[in-house]
Amino acid sequence: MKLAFKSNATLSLRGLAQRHGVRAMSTDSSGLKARLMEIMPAKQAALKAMKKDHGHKIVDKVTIDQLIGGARSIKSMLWETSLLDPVEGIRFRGYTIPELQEKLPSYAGPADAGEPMPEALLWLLLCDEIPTKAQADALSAELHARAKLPDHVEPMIRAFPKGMHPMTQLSSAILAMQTDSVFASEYAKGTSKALYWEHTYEDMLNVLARLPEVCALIYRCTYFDGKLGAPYDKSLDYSGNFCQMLGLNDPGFAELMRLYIVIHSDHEGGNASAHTCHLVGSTLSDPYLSLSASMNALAGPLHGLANQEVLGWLLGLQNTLKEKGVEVTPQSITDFAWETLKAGKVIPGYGHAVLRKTDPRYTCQREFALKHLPDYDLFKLVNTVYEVMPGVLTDHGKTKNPYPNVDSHSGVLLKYYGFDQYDYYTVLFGVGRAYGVCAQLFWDRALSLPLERPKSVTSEWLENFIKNNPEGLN
Ligand code: CMX
Repeated sequence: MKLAFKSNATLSLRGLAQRHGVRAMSTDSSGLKARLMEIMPAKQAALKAMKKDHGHKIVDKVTIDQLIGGARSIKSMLWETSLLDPVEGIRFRGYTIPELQEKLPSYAGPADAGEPMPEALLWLLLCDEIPTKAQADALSAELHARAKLPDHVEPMIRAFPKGMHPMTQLSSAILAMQTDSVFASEYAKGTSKALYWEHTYEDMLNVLARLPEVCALIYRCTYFDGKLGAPYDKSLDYSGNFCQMLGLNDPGFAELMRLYIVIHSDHEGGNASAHTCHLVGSTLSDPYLSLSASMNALAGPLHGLANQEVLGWLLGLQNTLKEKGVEVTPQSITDFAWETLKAGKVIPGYGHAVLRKTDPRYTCQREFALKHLPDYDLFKLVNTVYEVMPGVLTDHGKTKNPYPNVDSHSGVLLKYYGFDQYDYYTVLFGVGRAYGVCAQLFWDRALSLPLERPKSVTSEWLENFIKNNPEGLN
């Protein structure tokens, strides 16, 4: 059973710092760091013991298909914060999405009063404990206190050429903030390995804290006159303040943003954005370098960019049928889907590298739509697409999973609240993903995970292997 934790942060931090020979940091107004210092030693010891006692045991085999085919499903990395089941979908520290909605505090207070707060999710991902509302609020306040951008970042975003993709801007802005990296500066001074976790922690909270203003600046400079929708407001939570700076003040949109950040945060370690952050971080590149790299992976159309592609596809469907004077029906959607497939393109928002059923992140967005926008025409269109597409893709006979993924629904919800700039959608995915990959990056350093370096082979090596092992290895 998981228990909410109450601590006297200041006292316990100082005491623990002394006990572990670690210098006390002044920045723990939320008590999160103190809690991590309490739980870290046991987790470090458990992993060390597991490696010593069971390190030689085999957990998986690799086929030639997997070797050529993008390493699908090979168990080869440690990822603490979430685990994906192909049928059930994602669990964050053991909790499904409906369980998170049931247990994590909302902005209004109790879990059933609204969507879960991302700050509460971050606490859960890091500590493996459901935080209290007071702890989530304290973390909101600590993030606000860390949110000031380095002076050169805003002018840089303002100077980006019109037409630069918002994801390119996001990745560049995160890189530019690296001048503030505690990890990089402490490493350069010769810090001890035993303190890597602490420098990573500082960078993690600082970069997460700064994302809302960076992303709001990108949005307002790319599509408007460059003036933020509202000044930074520390009296709000992370999501509420972010939405106001974007210029989208509807409380319904802030609720959507909370849910959106939570469900996009983590999807175990093998997906491209998560794996990239982990890989780059394993070289001891600091969290800014690692997160920027992660965002570049997310920017690909087979990954996070699919949410922008989905809305483009849906609007293309609507316009094409309108121009032809054809009604939107299951049959006309089916015909349009086949045109896409016959043109050698994929149906964005459908299929998944690991999932084999409807993505629960899709389902919870659908529930949100049923509650807040049941009569919206684009939502109805998404529903009709959902009715026909698994059948179309099954007949097409290629994809291993004909069901919708997370990206299939998100654009419609955003558009309902007046967010018409689709090529910005992946930036919002990026804010969510940053929570998950940074939380794991913290544990990568806390557990001293090594440089990642899988083995590759040439096709000639494979040919020789097959010659010498006609039946493969047992
Ligand atoms: N439409 C048409 N064809 C599809 C398809 C789709 N939605 N999904 C998979 N296929 C095809 C693949 O392109 C592949 O074809 P080839 O054999 O010609 O190369 C074949 O089906 C087998 O693919 P798979 O094993 O089922 O899927 P993969 O693990 O290779 O790829 C993914 C997974 C997500 C890239 C793929 O399903 C896809 O391209 N989907 C559309 C893009 C999308 O929605 N991406 C977002 C995923 C979620 C996220 O990361 O954000």
